Amino acid sequence: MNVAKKIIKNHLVSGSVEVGSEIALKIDQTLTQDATGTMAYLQFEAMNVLQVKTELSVSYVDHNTLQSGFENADDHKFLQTIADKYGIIFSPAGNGICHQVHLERFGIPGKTLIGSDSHTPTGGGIGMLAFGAGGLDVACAMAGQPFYITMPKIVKVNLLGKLRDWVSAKDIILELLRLESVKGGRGKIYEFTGEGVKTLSVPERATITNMGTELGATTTIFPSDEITKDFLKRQNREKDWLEIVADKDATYDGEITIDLSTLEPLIAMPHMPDNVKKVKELKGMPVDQVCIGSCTNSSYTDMMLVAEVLKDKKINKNVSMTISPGSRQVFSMLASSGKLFDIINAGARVLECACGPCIGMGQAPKTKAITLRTFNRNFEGRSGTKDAQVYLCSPEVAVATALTGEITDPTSLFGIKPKIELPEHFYINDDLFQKPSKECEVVRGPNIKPLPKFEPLQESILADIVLKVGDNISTDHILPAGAKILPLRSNLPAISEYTFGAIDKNFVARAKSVKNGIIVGAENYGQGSSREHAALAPRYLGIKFVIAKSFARIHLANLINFGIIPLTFDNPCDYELIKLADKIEFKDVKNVIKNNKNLVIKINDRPIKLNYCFTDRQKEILFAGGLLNWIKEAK
Ligand code: MIC
Ligand code: SF4
Repeated sequence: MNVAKKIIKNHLVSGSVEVGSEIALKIDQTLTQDATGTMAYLQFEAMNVLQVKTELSVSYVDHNTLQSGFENADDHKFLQTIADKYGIIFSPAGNGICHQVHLERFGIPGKTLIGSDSHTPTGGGIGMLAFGAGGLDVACAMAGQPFYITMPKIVKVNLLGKLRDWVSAKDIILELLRLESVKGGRGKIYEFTGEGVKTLSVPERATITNMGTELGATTTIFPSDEITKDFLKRQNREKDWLEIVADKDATYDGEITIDLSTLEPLIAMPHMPDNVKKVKELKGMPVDQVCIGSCTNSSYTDMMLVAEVLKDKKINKNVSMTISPGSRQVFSMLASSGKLFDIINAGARVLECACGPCIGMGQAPKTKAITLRTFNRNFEGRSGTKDAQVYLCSPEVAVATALTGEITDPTSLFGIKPKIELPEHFYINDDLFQKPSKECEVVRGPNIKPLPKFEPLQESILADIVLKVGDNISTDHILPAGAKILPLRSNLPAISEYTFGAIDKNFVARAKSVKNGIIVGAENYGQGSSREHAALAPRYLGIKFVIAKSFARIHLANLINFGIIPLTFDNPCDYELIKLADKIEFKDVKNVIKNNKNLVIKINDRPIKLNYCFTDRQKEILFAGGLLNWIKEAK
């Protein structure tokens, strides 16, 4: 067996491990972050469970840390008190980005983890089977329910050779994105094997598993080997180590080979993480901003390398450079080693350990800026500046560029790369995590609005097309993030006013003007983040169906969880036949879906066949009007 299958087998609650069939997995650990956590905990509360039933659940505050009004602080207090009440560890603002902190202090090889954040697969860097999910799925896992996924293909990524100086783990995942694209990973787990794996440290592996999310993959995973053991030992957690490696005769559903020794520094161009070019092809392009950090590249080794390169140098005067260490552990060690001095002295702006610019929480660049970021996403407008051009690269490329002021291949600028070893002992201060007393009163400020109630599915529905969009629509397009909108995550009526705002300013008014709405999408609809608000807000505005050529995994699950019916075109060319304001009648839709009958709609008398593939459980959820209703009905 391969690594992924071993962990799946150990956690299988129901289903068979045949590709394409639904499986239910026992979940050992959960994590939430503040932007998705408020909704997840409101939903958990509605389940009337006394305490979380997982082995470990952690609530992190890392996204909404700019407090320009009372909203974020209200949410943080709510999260702190609800964690205290229900037996959840609370990691307050300033402790760091959930994925980095979880890897350092809580992740355990061989365990399952789901998180209400799409980059939860970062845990695959230490051999966890870790999935991003909607908040409601995480709430269900905290209530002791299994996590349902479609059994993915397990693809072997065979890494050969060794990276050359100044080429990094980021270049490996950018290469995989170049090969596979942002939709290539749908329905797949990528499992890394081969000699090259032994040359990669845990932080490097975590960079790869983190950004594996951008492939649209179900998850990504490395084996848990001696390197994993060594990392955990340095984190004083050797007891958490368990060896999980693929059997010699392990089989896979596909294979990709990457020879690390042939890779060069790579860069993803605007506005998609798979728009990958060689750095040297863009050499000389002037740059306005460089941001180093995010859950992809904010580890101790990343930050120490940047500090080492900046020592006794000055950042180019036309570049604004920011540094956000991934965790308080990393930040403390930068400070105690004196390396922070080199970063400050070179002219960088040091931000707190949080998502920050990655999610548009500050540091929006200037108009039409060229900004180089070590992050994982460069969707249009995500930086907070609509016409900014965001490029994604490694810390090596970013720091070289910050010094010269133009896109620079570090292999041409520097000599031998400084060797950054992992510290013998990482600095540990677990007192900064708040252990639950289980006796607390939950505090709810005025920003915390009650959950909406949704109607069960009607027998027949007459609905209007209120939006038609193209390929690769991300959840950032559906419901943008950023400093202005993120504080409204616990306030559905307010946040839904921003739905599709960046694409069509009239969408909200149009959706409200009809009783039932339909959105038409193309390929890979809903890629990107796990934010369930991208399903919740449309549902709140009356959307009942999304018809697309194909869907991204987490968003598809979120649509079902909130009672929106996802349908696909039997013939993708039929996409062309539908236009805004068309009316569609779904006759007897409940009965059709219940009995797996053909679903054929008519547009101007032309029949269009739509496909769906729901398990009995999913059908019941849709009929009930969403997962929460279904759970309540079942009680
Ligand atoms: C992101 O990177 O887009 C986020 C913000 O972390 C999201 C979660 C969210 O929208 O709150 C994600 O990746 O799931
Ligand atoms: Fe935070 Fe960015 Fe990572 Fe999302 S991708 S968790 S916003 S650092």
